Amino acid sequence: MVRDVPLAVLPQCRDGADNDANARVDYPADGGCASAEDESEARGPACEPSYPTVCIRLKSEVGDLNCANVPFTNFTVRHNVVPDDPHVFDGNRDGVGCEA
Ligand SMILES: [Ca+2]
Ligand SMILES: [Ca+2]
Ligand SMILES: [Ca+2]
Repeated sequence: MVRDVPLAVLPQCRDGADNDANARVDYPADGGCASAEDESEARGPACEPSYPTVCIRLKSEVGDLNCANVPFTNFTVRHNVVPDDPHVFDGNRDGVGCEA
């Protein structure tokens, strides 16, 4: 008899799903993910809604960040949300933050 082999289970941080229903999916967009191999999206810090593809902490919690303070480049910046680009990563407002 062949035993059932469970299908490979992806870590929550790269399974393509919003496991903790916070509108953020996988690393690096979900602040609960320390890496793509993190098993859980839960318990992440709050992220600024202006940067939907990466988790950047709230300005109200961490103060004003500059591009040198974050490990991301060329990320999406939404200007149709409040607050709009609170860390001013997209000074030329072309929708791309921290161009590199
Ligand atoms: Ca996920
Ligand atoms: Ca999530
Ligand atoms: Ca820009």
